[in-house]
Amino acid sequence: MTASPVISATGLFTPPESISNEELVESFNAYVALHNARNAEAIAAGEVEPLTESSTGFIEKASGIKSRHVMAKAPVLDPEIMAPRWDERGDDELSIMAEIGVKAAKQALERAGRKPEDVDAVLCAASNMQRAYPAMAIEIQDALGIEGFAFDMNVACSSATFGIQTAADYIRAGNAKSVLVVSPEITSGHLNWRDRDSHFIFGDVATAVLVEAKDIAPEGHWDILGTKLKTVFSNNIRNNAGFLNRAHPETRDAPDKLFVQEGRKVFKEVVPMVSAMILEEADRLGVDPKSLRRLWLHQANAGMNRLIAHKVLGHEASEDESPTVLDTYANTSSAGSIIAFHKHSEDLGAGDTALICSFGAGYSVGSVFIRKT
Ligand code: CO8
Repeated sequence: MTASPVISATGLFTPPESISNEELVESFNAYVALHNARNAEAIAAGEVEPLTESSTGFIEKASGIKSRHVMAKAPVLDPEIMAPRWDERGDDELSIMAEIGVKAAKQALERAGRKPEDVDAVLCAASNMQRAYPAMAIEIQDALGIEGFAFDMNVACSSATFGIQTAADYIRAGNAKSVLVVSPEITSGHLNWRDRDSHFIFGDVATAVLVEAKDIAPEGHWDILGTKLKTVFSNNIRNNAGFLNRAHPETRDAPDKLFVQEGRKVFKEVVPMVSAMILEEADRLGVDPKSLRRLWLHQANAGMNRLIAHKVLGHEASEDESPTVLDTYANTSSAGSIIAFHKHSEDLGAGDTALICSFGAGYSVGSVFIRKT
């Protein structure tokens, strides 16, 4: 008999520093003024385009984002820097990405009443890895004192749900009984804080999900009813940073080596793809989508979530049915739907059926239907 996978617990690490839209726009507009003053002659001669100011009104209306947490606030807001800065750590020190992953993972283990020796595997599922190797997951595994195996996986914003299915498949196949899926997202390192179209979108965070076999799971766990993944290639969200950038040093620091997107196209193409997949998967699992007690959707855009939730539930979703965390966290890539689940799930009761769903670059979509026990 195949083992049934469940979610035993989750963990969350939130960086203490946060940037409001007002602070972000003030810094961006200071950069615009500096740039335009420094290039005044070239702008007057028509050789350089002047930059345009950003606005808090646009940001909140277009995205629903009001603030975002970051690992280093001052350098991001400094118009002469506009990037995170911290001291480089030695190879004998815990790396920053592993550090926040470990914090989230420890909370998940604590909430499940697990010791590191109970865990068989660690997946670091995130949209950016700090280095090529050794795998971040192995460093996190080592820092926690877990035996077994660990590896990294990257499916951009869908990394955590793809990680949950991978972990669930290990449980189903009998290759593991307890798997930690850790998603440390330091998106501030790959966000172009000088790009008016996207400077407001992302924030930093780390989440962890403990996926286990039902026979060892703690009381109050969530049965995983079914998982479904889908990918369709698209260039509308792209980041060309990579180890081969050294082969063409003249473009190594060009803006396409950071996050770039066609936000409108993403919005229009991803909304129908996600709602269709959720409805097909609900049908396959014999779940009436209208009966879903809660949707923990990917946190990229409040308007996107409104449309998807409406299509799935058949009516305008309330905040209780489709909770928002992007107002204070912004888009935290793969961690978004997990933050929503972590913060807004304790009130659900035994028998409640609900959905975790993420979507983003790739394109990629991952859905996890769960039921509270
Ligand atoms: N301030 C004022 N005005 C602005 C600003 C600004 N900051 N930015 C743009 N505008 C203006 C534009 O110039 C435009 O003006 P005009 O009409 O005169 O041309 C107008 O506002 C409208 O611009 P847009 O069409 O771009 O605005 P939208 O209404 O489409 O909103 C959004 C933009 C918010 C980006 C929206 O399209 C959106 O949210 N789309 C979905 C995006 C999404 O879901 N992306 C997922 C990507 S994330 C992912 O997969 C993970 C990748 C890895 C992450 C790690 C890296 C950091």
